[in-house]
Amino acid sequence: MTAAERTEIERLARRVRGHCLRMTHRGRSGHVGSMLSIAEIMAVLYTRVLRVDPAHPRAPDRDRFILSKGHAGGAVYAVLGELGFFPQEWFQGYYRDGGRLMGHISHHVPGVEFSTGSLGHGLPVAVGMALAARHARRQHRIICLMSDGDCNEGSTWEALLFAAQHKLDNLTVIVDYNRIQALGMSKDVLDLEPFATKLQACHWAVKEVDGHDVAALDAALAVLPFETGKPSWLLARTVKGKGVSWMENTVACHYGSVTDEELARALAEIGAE
Ligand SMILES: Cc1ncc(C[n+]2csc(CCOP(=O)(O)OP(=O)(O)O)c2C)c(N)n1
Repeated sequence: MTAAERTEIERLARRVRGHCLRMTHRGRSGHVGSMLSIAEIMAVLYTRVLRVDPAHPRAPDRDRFILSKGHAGGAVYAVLGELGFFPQEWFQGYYRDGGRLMGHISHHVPGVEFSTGSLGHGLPVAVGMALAARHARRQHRIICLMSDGDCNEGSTWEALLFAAQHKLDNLTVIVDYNRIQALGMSKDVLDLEPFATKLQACHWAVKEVDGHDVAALDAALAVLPFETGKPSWLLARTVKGKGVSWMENTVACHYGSVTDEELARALAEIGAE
C-alpha cells in the first residue's frame, strides 16, 4: 500500500466514524462504540479486499460479507453509502420511522447479504455459504466479521469446527476483539483466552493484527486463505469507542450515542471532514 492509498483509507475510516456518530445521534439509538471499533476494518475491507460492485450488488460472483455483530450495522451502512450502494441521504433516516436503514443490519439494504442481531448467527450462515460455493465450484470468498460476544455463542463453535473439518479455505473470519461486551468485560462474562491457541487447535489458520492500523490490516488480508486447506481467522485487536476520548474502552459506549452537546466535540476528536 502506498502512503497516498493509506491516507485515503484513513480518511474513509474517519468519514465512517462521522456518519456513525451523526446517525446514532439523530436516531437517538445506541451501539456507537461498537461501530467506532470497526471503522478501519470496514474501510480496508471495502477498498482493498472485497470484490463487490455498487452497480451490481447481486452479481453472482461477488464476495459475500456478513456482519455477525449486527448491532453495529451503522458502520456497514456508512461504508456502503460512501461507496454508492445507496444515496447518502438515507443516513438521515437511520433508526427513524419511515427510514430505510434499520438499527440492526438488514438485507433490505443494497449491499447487505444477511440480517443479523442475535449474536452467534453470522458464522453458521457464512459457513453454509462457503460450503455452497465449494459445491458449485465458485471462486468468490466469504468474509464474516464477528465480535468477542459472538464468540461466546455455542453456535459459533459448532460452525468453526465444521468449517475446519470441511477445509473451507474460501472462508475468512475477522474478530473485532475489543474485549468489551454489552454489560461487562469479556474476560468476566466468558473468557476466550488463550483465544488464538484454541483456534489453532481447532485447525484454523490464525493471524493477529492491530485492528486500527489500515496498512497492517491490508497486509494481513492481502493473500487469502492464510493457509491452503484451512479457514482463515484474523484476530483484530481494537478499542471499543475508538476515536472519542470519553468513550474509548468503556462499557457505557455500548448502548450509548452522543448528546447534542457532545456531538461537535466528538466529530472534532475523530477529525471528521
Ligand atoms: C443471542 C444474543 N444474546 C444477547 C444479545 C444482546 N447483546 C447485544 S450486543 C451484546 C454484546 C456486545 O458485545 P460484543 O458482542 O463483544 O460486541 P461489540 O463489543 O463489538 O459491540 C449483547 C449481549 C444479542 N444481541 N444476541
